[in-house]
Amino acid sequence: MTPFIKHSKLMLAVAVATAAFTGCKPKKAETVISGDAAQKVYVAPGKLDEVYLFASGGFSGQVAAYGIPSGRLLKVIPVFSQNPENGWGYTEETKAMLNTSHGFIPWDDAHHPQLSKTDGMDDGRWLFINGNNTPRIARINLATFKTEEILEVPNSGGNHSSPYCTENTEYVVAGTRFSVPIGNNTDVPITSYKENFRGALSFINVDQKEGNMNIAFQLLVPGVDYDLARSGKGVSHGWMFFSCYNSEQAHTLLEVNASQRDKDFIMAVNWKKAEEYVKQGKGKKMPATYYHNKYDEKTHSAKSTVEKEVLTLDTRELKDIVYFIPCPKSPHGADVSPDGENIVASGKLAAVIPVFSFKKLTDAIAKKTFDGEFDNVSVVKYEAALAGEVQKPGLGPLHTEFDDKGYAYTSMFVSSEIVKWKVDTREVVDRVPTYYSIGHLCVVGGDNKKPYGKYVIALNKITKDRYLPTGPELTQSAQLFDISGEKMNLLLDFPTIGEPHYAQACPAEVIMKNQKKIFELSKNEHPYAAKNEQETKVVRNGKRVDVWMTAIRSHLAPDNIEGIKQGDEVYFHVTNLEQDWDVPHGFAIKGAENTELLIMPGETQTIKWTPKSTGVFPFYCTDFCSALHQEMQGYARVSAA
Ligand code: CUK
Ligand code: CUA
Repeated sequence: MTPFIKHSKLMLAVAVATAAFTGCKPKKAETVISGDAAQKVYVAPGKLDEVYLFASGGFSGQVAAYGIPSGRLLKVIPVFSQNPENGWGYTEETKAMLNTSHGFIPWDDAHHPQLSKTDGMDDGRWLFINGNNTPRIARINLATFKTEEILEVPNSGGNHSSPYCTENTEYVVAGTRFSVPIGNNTDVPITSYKENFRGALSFINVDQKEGNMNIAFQLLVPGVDYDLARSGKGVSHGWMFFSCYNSEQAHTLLEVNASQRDKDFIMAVNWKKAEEYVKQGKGKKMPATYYHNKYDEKTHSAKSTVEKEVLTLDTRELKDIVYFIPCPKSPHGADVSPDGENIVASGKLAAVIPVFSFKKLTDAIAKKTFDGEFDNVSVVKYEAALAGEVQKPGLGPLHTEFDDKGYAYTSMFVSSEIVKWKVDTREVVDRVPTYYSIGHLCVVGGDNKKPYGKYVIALNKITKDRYLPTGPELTQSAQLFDISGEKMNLLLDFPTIGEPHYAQACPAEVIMKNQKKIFELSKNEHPYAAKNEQETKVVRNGKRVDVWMTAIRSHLAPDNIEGIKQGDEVYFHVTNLEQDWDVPHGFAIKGAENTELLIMPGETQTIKWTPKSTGVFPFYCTDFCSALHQEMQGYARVSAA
């Protein structure tokens, strides 16, 4: 969220919202729950939820998977932050995932999960998510719920309008929030913003078989701030729509200086056109250093590659790729209706929600119904592209998603509610309070060509009095509403991991059909895999000691290790020999600097240990795996060098 202070009539509303932040007691929540709410969220023991919800963990840097309607937390998928629970980012196999051109960065701020699409529908293959702070895009394989790839994004700062999938996952698109000087380590005065700072939209090509990402090209766009985006679909296939703020091009005190103009912009990007230019060789290679980290399922380990250049197209030279549409008051969300015709632009401080028509937009472009230019980009006349405005929607519209019956749902940050309106008439039909200060919302399949509907989930910024207090740091939370009827009904509040900026949800079977249940030991190509106990060994090479170890219910082999010297670097490579797909083993040793291991069946994981003193050090399995789990243990002896 961007802070919200403006010199407008909305000051009062802002004051109300600020009150919620500064501790004035909010009106006691009168929660209206329909009588059968409990039944609607009750998933009986042994039964499965209907929907998966993938929510960003915000400043936890991770993704959390929940079951809906129960709200049960199923898994935290480590992405940008180290996770000692399973050694992510600590083990020799996973450390490389967190390499960047700034070094090893074991944290980020994750905002927007995006499910991969086929023909505009969630296909359950991958989930993409952005790292905001040190610009990165991660790809999680939904067959394994593992982060398989992290790609750094050059020429970017605050990787916020990101990531968005095109209709067939042709591209994952990452837009920068901050405009920055282009190039590696470019040192210019901040006051030269207007001349030297540009925005960059990265079009990341996704290999349809393996999912591997590569930056196909970057589009250099005017130096303003970019907020959020959506891919076109159906009639608007081949286009993307971004919200932009700070068209004042301020570089200081944005809360005042970036709110001078009455209108900022929605930027329409014709990426098919950009693709053509790339094919015609109009792109320019520019130096750009960025890391590309991949986890290989075969070796169960990650490698980093350093990329050195990026292909760029510049909108200052190629004038028919992007167009601006004026949009009132710091637009935040830009969302596209299921048929691709309506582009909903929510301005945080606007009193209406403008809905643009893709048809009118392209007609206006064809007829050049422009209102001048902004940094060489044609500005389409507001009225020429406008389908109409949602009147009196509420205060602080942010984000919109769609259901299967022709309705849109917009989150209202300031008035803390969800507003339901009819897409074709733009008439408000229902509103329901959220507790409190909703940011994004998520309808099941809400950005698909054919949304699934049924539930909307509110992702709230403040929980206040909704949960037992836990010191000043209260839990973050989400709320589940039934939208199957005319009226929205609150069913459930549930706490979340970190700030749940955004979430995407899809029917469980879409994910379950792709789940991979067998990790074959025979296919394990890890260089230190011991595939049976005969292959276990301890090998010294100078000061380095490698232990080829196996784990199976209920022993570790070898379990007595002697001959380690003080000052050695010991690597325990533990292979899990289990045949059952869901029996992990753990491994920890007394005094281990970093973490433990959690090894899935068929997999090898490595922990590095540098004993600081002589002695005998117990090690054991950390994951209760059988009645004899407590017997799964051993000793390592360290002698004087
Ligand atoms: S942002 Cu937080 S409410 Cu990062 Cu998607 Cu809109
Ligand atoms: Cu293996 Cu506990």
